[in-house]
Amino acid sequence: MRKMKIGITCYPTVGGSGVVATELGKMLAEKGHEVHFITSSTPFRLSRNYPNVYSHQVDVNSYSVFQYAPYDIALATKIAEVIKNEKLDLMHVHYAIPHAVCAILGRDMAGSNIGIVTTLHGTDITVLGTDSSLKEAIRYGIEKSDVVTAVSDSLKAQTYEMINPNQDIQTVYNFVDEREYHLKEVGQLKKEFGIQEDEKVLVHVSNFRKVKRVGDVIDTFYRVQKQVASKLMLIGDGPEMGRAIQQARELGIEERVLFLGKRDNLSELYNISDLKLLLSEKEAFGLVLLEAMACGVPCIGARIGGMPEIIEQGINGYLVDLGDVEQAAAYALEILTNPELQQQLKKGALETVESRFHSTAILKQYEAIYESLLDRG
Ligand code: GMT
Repeated sequence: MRKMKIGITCYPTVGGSGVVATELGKMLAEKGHEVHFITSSTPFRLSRNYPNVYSHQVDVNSYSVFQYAPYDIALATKIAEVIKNEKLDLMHVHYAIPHAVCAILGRDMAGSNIGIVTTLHGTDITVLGTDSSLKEAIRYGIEKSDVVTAVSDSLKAQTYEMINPNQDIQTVYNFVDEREYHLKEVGQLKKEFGIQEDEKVLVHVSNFRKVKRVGDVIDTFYRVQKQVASKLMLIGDGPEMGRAIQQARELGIEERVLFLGKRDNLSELYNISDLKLLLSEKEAFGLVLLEAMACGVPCIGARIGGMPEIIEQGINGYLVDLGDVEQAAAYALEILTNPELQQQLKKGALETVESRFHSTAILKQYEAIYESLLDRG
């Protein structure tokens, strides 16, 4: 495998796409490739120095004559500069807009012919793709990229349905760093959160956007805690947090719902969890499902988006129809009251990550894509 110089652009703030882009960059660097992140701030998973990893910050100035700061133009200019100065072999951008469009413009500004790989993560298609003012730009970004990947077959199908681009799209699934997400001893962590040893722990992790339907998670837990001594850990923060707190209060379960906010010790928290709930109405993949499964936590998810590509009924968890909190609670109770079933699903979850989503296999897929774009003259 040739060592390559790879530029990566993503949204650096907390979010699945930023996590995948950053972990991919770090692992490529470990394999000896030179990785250049070109982002508006340092990606949150890049908090220290890593060999072979370089960070180029896009400075966006505000001018009183402009109503909006020109991030896209500043990014394209920075991409052009890094392509030329660092002699990049290719760019891998995450999100069709603005990042694919910026990379295309940046490559043109640099007078270069390097390959551009664009990964679609979901929000760029399922949310932005419905906006008629953006649809043509998304199509342009996809069609002018050299290779386009989507994080699930479902997202790929949805992209053809909504945007209908004249471009092949390959599915390359998300992955986790198994060195971080695995079974581990976490000592007294349960106690530190005031959870009794015999209490079951349900967990939900998200950015609390409306599409995550955190209300369904709380409604499911409400039914569960009536029959099984349990606590619900809600991890993350976002626009729906206030409503979630109010709902827990109205249901009289505020003592049983732990609002933990944003956390960076997710793998430890999964290791005290018995069950994960993700009941979103849009979820191109559901990286958090994989993170939980890698720590041996079975998952209950909604039968939408990419979730059916991860959750196998009765093998590593259960799928329910969107909004069916009765069924979600019934499955949860089945798991939490049957240690044998819980153990079997735990094993299934660990095997799923190992056999279908292992980082080594996913990295190889990306490297093969990159190789196919080298030496373009
Ligand atoms: O889920 C979010 O709101 C964040 C979003 C993002 O763009 O970072 O996540 C998307 O990309 C992740 C990584 O590929 C996927 O695992 C998530 O399913 C996807 N989110 C949605 O489709 C809503």
